[in-house]
Amino acid sequence: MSVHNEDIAAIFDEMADLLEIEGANPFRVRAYRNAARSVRSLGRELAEMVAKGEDLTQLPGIGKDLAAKIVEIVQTGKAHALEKLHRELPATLEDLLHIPGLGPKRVKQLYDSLGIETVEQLAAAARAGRLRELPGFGEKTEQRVLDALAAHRTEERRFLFSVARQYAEPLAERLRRCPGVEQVVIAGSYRRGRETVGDLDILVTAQADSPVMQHFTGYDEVAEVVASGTTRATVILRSGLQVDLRVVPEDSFGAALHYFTGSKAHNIQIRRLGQQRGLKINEYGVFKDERVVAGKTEASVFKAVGLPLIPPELRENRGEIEAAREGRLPRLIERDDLRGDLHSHTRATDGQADMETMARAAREAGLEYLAITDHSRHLTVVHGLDEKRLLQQMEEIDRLNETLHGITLLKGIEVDILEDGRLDLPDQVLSRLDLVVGAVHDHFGLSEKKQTERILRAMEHKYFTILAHPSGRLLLQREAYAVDMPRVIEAARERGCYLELNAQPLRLDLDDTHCRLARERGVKISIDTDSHSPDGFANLRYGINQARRGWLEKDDVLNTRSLSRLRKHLKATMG
Ligand code: DGT
Ligand code: CA
Ligand code: CA
Repeated sequence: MSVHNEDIAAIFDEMADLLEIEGANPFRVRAYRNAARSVRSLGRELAEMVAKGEDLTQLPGIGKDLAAKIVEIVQTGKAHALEKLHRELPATLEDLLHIPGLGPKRVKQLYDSLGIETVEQLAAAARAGRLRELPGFGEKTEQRVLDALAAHRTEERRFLFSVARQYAEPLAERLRRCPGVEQVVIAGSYRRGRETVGDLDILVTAQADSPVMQHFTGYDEVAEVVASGTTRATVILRSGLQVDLRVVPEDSFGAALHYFTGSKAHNIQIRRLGQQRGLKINEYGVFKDERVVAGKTEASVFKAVGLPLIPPELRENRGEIEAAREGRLPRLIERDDLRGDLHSHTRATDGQADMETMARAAREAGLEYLAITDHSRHLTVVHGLDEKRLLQQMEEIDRLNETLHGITLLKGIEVDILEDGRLDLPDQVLSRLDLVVGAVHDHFGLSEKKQTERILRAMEHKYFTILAHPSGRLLLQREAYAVDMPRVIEAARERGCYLELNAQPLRLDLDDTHCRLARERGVKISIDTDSHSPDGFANLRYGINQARRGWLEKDDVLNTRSLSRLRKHLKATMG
């Protein structure tokens, strides 16, 4: 059985949680958390790197000890250190940590003084009024726990698109190789390119005697078969991801594909349009008086209601049907439209490769230019660049550009936006760069007013080019900071600067609706990987997904420009 990056990250997260409950050294806890994050954002499977005997200590946040643990997990599927912790503390304590309002300290207190190990025991104790007696708890906290428990039950678990993809693609491949199988498409939110997915919805067409169902339920990653019949089955993979499979007749494939791609809100609107024309539309086809009139292809379903095919990424009932009717659907950007990347890191700060390696990897990814934007020194990132080191790096870029072929390096910086909106490096240094990427990395808790003013002030700065990961969110982990994004977009328009769509699968920041607002306001977006390693450029595809969901066309994106056009744009912002 293969071990995926997500399995490894989950073990590290659990280690961090349990160590925290144990009251271990905070540095140790943080090391595991950082490692989990690093593993999650990696573009390649660690199992593959281990198989090739690659040096894992080159990865960010992975030292010798963690590298050894990764090898152990890849080879055995588990970590001895975690098993040891499990012998000391019940594994169920981890579930308690996920209840809002309960940190490691409180969980330990509940365990030590009331012997609470599970969510059920916690609920019982809260209902019996036993929590309020604990030091530092009180009636209010008890009520908060009860409320959180009620919410906890209805909360659905979602997966990052990139994580779902690790499971989805091999499974789809397996189904494609099954005898008698003709078409395999992953529909649902996955096909719409959503940043997270709840479950996978796979559609298959196959010959009548195909063993596709057995192939599906017998897959070695399946942990549980929830339901299985002749044309549909539901399983849960070891990762916890649910997969629905439907085998549909070839003549209904388009109708089924449209139905199961969704979104539900979009489907309802399309069905309504059908009703106006006396048509019945469902997953089996388009019917007029019980007679099939369309449904073999998706295009035929749209055509039946008088529309051109709407790209899946737009099917959210956010005006795409009106746009289709009026012939103003956007021509969505594609991966090959991208010609450069304007945000990347090297070994000079927290990246893992030198500039030349990054440049070659970018060229390998089909790019013509790459901006090196290492961190400024304010940030807690080790080795942030000061003025002197930045100037040295700029000289090195000049030298490299003379020898590199097919790719040009641009001089940049990811400069911290300080709490008061000033930038972390003096003007005379910034003025010598090709571009300045500004980012918020601290003081996430400011009020919306203060945070917005801080960012606006930074953007007014003479040499400000691109606002990196504008909302600061980490998907499924950290909410965006409070900021008035429409105002930020407006300010970018007035100032003539750019907003980033950070393509890291954990960020995808700007989100789709704000990308669309930026486009409507005429603010160009820069789709960047923020790569810390040569694998990072593979993330551009996730950025493209999100850009398409944001209705972006090629022209709406800054880094679709040729290098010479790009230089003109940059010159305009850099004065
Ligand atoms: P997810 O899984 O939460 O990320 O989101 P989806 O969109 O994949 O939703 P899912 O898996 O519940 O259903 C897949 C598609 O099936 C959904 O996008 C639209 C269609 N669908 C499901 N339930 C209904 C329904 O009650 N009415 C209509 N019209 N379509 C539905
Ligand atoms: Ca789904
Ligand atoms: Ca589903």
